[in-house]
Amino acid sequence: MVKLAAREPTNTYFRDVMVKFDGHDSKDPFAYKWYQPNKKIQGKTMAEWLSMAVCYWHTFKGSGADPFGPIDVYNRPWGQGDDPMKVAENTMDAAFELFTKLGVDYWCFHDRDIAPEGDTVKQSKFNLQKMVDLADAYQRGTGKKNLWGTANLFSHPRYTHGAATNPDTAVIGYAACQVKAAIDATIQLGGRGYVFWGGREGYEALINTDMKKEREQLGAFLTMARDYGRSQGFKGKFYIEPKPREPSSHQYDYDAATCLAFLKEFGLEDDFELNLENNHATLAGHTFQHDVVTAANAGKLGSMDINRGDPTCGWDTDQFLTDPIEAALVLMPVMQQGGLSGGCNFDAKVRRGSTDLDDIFHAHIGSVDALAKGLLIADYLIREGTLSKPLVDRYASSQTGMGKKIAEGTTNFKDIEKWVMRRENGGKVLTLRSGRQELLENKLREAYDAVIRNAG
Ligand code: XUL
Ligand code: CO
Repeated sequence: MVKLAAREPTNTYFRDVMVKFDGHDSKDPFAYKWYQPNKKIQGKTMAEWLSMAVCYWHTFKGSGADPFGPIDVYNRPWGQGDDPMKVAENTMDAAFELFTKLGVDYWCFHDRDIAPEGDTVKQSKFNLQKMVDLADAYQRGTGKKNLWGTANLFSHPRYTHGAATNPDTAVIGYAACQVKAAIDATIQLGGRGYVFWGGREGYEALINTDMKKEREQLGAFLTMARDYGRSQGFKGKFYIEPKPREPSSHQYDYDAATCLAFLKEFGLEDDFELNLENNHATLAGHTFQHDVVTAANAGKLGSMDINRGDPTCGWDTDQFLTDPIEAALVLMPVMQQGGLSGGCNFDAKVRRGSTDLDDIFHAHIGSVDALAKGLLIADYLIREGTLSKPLVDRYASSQTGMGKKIAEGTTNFKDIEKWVMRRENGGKVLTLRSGRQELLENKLREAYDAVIRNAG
């Protein structure tokens, strides 16, 4: 570790602009219309509630490649040249330039995004350390902060059959070296958390897989990572990021509920929370709100990869979230629990056809504003009790009498049977009560309208 002098980006790559709030009616495509970082809502600023992070891999390493054209479409100016370390340095310069111009406080990275893999573990470690020292200098020079770090345990061919869950111990060894170095990097950069997304921690076919053993290996690996991090003084949260498939057909971290059970099974629940991603929840057949609320109910809603999928296709399209009502529905549980230990990482990429550098601005500006608007709508919904008041009414029967006893576990089937028969004898009939879903959908829209109206 070398402490370099604080450094500012050279401002070489992106247009000469500082994206700022310019009023709700602004027509400036390079201004925020809703995000006011210092605006206070329920005791915290917008910037604090959202703790937004630009994602290094999509925004600076994404090439626009897809399975039908795995060739660099974008040819980003910072990505040119034959010396991988020089390219890494230029990429970091571009990254801190964009963080600064967007006025977004945090960033997220994989080890291999910021530093090229070497021929040996020693060389890879050296490359990473050099780039972390540089990132540290940029952070001090710009005031930008690291939300979380992680290790890429899925791109290198050695991880084809998994990293921690690989049948070959030698591969697990490589994964352990990588995670050890990535945790060190995250500690040095002051990251609020450390993420495990188990890209290839799963299987293709059970006929060649010992699923029990692989899950146990994953539990042991995460335990060692936790113990290493804590032994080095890491105070942040560890996060598991659920995803049901892609690249593996069956992934062990399927969804929020699966991960919560996994954490309990392996005794990791004190140190781990979940980092939930919209497009992963939808691939699991859920809504983002479902996984967010599942985690929040368990006290494990830690961080969010705030993107969206394409409802017309079944893969992980990682698009920027632009719907304020969708944002409000996941920010409401965040506000109700007093915030996130992590934040909102834009794990999203511009489309293959969005080839201009300005498209990166438009993508982030739209999503930042959607989150800001979402926050205002969530605040409105909470203050008005738009959804919570009908809920009280809907579950009122569990507050008294037999309902209370069932909720508290102080009754049994025999007593319940007697109670039901007494009701029948007394002539009480069951009435089917409406769930009023359509009314509440209208109320959500009205909340959106009210927020816009009140903003004048
Ligand atoms: C992949 C994904 C990852 C994680 C970090 O779908 O979301 O980029 O967020 O490894
Ligand atoms: Co993600």
